[in-house]
Amino acid sequence: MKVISADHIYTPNGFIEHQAVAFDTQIRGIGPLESLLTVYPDAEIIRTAPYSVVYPGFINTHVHLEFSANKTSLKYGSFMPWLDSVIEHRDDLVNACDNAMMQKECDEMLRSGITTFGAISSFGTELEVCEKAAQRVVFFNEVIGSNAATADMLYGDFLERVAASQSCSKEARIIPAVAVHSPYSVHPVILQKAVTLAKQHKMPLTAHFLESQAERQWLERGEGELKSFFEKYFNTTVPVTDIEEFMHAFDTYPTHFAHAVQATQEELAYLSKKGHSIAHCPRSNRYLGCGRLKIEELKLPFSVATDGLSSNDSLNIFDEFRAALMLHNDIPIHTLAEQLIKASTRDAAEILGLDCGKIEVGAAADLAVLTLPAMPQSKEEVALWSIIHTKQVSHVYIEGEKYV
Ligand code: MCF
Ligand code: FE
Repeated sequence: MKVISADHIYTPNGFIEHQAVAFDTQIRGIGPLESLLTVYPDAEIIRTAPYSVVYPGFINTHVHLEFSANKTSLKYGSFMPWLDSVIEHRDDLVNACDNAMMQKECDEMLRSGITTFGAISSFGTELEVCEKAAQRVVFFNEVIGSNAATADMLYGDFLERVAASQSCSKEARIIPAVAVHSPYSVHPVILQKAVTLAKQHKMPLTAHFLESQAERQWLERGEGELKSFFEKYFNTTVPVTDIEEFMHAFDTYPTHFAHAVQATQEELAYLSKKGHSIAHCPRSNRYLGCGRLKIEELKLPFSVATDGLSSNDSLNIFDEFRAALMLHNDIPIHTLAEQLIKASTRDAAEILGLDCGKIEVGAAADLAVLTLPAMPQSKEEVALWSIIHTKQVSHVYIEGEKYV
């Protein structure tokens, strides 16, 4: 048993002061240090530096590790030039991205306090790194293919990757999962098969959805910049599905939709009714010129995610929080700070069906401890000061084991 004490602890009931947490692989008790030590007299005591805050480990629900080699190859600024640049540089980027590079990014996430991430895997090349990573990894095998003729072959490849992620060793914290790339790139026939597979195996399910204006125009009217893209690369002029049909395909299984920046209030209300959730990627949306997700109007649960280095500059969750503070400049800043923390811990865990993300007896002992430079004036300010002052955390525990 370990007991960690700190000036502040973030619990489902808010921040509590001058308390401690007893844990082995799970959280066993929360209360004053002395009381916990009478219950667990032999516990190892972890005393944190003054002004420390204990958080549940943060959860980054959406990242593309395979694109970690990108620095300046992909075009930022607007979605379609970006997508064209992905087609142009994808092979080079993925070949340049070796295990050492991806491992470095897992460490970067870990040092920012991320104890669980959702890896969107286009090719399966990051599986080995994810198996060795300290973190819990929801391994989202991506299915893609809009052309009916090649869809079966691509689906077969997808099934092999799913099987590989299912046969990882028990020590690895890999949770096999399914990612449908997007409404414009996945044929309804394989979409249906992928959803059924996820449902049968109770695997988490995700999809990129309504990220850009171009996607909306294409799905609604078969027009816009995606039209020339499909003419050029796929020799087609009509979309394989529309917004409604795509959404309906997920009716019976809660899905984690990435972006949804261009979704209407009606569409969001529909997703909400069906129990879905959103992965909000503020920097990615800004860098690809996709717009701002109106989180102040959202009625459905959302998480905060970095997306990949294909549309970002770091996988540090605190960099993402700070960007979110700037992007959503009309939301009162303390309210927003608390919302971002809750979205990336408890809400993200619930979305992915995990037993971590909260400091509560019985939850997995995934913890991230950070140290503020001075004492906040009140509990209401702890979340904001944490976001503003943190680049790296001071301790990380996953299932009770120390990693930082
Ligand atoms: O989330 C961002 C932007 N939206 C869509 N896809 C990707 C992102 N970062 C990487 N991708 C991948 C995606 O998984 O790029 C490919 C897919 O494999 C785009 S489709 C040619
Ligand atoms: Fe993405």
